[in-house]
Amino acid sequence: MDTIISTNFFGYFSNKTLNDEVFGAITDELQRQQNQIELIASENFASREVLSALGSVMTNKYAEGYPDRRYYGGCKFVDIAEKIAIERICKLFDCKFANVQPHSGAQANLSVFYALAQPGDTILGMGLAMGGHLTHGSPPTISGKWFRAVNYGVDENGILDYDQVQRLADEHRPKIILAGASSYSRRIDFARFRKIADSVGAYLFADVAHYAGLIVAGLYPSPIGHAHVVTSTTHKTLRGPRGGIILTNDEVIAKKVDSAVFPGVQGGPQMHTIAAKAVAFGEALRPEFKKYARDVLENSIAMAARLQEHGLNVISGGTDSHMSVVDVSGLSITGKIAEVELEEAGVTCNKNAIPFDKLPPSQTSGIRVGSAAMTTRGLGVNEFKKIADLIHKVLSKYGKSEYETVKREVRAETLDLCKKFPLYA
Ligand code: DSN
Repeated sequence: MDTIISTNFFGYFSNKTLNDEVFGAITDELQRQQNQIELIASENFASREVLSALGSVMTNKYAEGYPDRRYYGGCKFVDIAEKIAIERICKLFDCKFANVQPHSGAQANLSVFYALAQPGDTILGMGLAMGGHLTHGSPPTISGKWFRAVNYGVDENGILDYDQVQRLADEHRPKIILAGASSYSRRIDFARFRKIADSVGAYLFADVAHYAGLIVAGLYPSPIGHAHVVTSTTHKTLRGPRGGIILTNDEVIAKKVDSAVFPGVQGGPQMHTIAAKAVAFGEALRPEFKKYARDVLENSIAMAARLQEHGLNVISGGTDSHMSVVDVSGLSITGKIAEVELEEAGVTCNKNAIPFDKLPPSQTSGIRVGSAAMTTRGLGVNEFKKIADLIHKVLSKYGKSEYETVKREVRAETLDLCKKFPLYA
């Protein structure tokens, strides 16, 4: 059979004969990314260098264990990549120990639970509907099934309710208190969380997946020095490959975490992803990344303010981070409708529960919008204000006679913006 092997943007080889349909899907996905305004707060665009490392021969290598103590031969070069990743992430967060092997944030969180708790223990985390993450004790996950999970939330202004955290900690005496969120846009007071944890003898476990890029740029509070252990993903504001990390300053916890990741929860580490993490962490150490993170924050604040000017209810009244949660119920639509309609108009975001939401998670009363991905493409404050205008234009006209015309006009404008700020040009 004839095969056409070509080096291309996606990596080393594409075997077009055998993989036509898959490469067709990849090409279509590239075009989708190029032609949509990407506002999903947990997404970003990794650099070509990160993509090259991901598509590299390191994917071929088994390397169970850790650098210099593997269960396979031939690990000399993957050891170099993993040591660099560890050294760089420790420098970025100013911490002593890092495990860069978790395949994802969920795996990182599971590993921390496995290291520090036993099934049946109590954990205290932010409720999913209040802005927390599934893995922080939500009923369908291992964290909700293995542990007695208790939830805290936000107050009527959408601000994290630290008094409630203290009350619940006093009442339930959790083994672990989780600080971190998926859709909470404000600063988290990690020092206050640590005081609460100490008052009941709990571990403080911070999951900063969303905020990591802002933290390393000094624009969001760091949990290092407060939390006993910290997890993050590497692909959101940190702009690396998809994956997880675990950080700590405590040597005993570091050893437990290493055993929990391997052999506790995972087998062979994905060395191509670890190499890509090393590349991304190197990028985040550069001065340009600080500027990028500043722009992410400014753009996010500008977009939230403009949505408010249009009369939309931004939860908590604004944002201190790359994301905002917007209540769309005032426009008599659901988050689900907003997500679908905005996508057709060229803006990708996700439906999201708002605090005290009356609608189920499949519908929701809100959407979540983030600035990390489009800031990578170079959009600034003016463009983010424009995006807020376009969001409002679509959602406020939904159901009206002129709606389809308005949606087509907005689609033309979003396409125009995408062309002005090309992705992987
Ligand atoms: N739930 C993802 C998000 O925040 O979009 C992260 O796991």
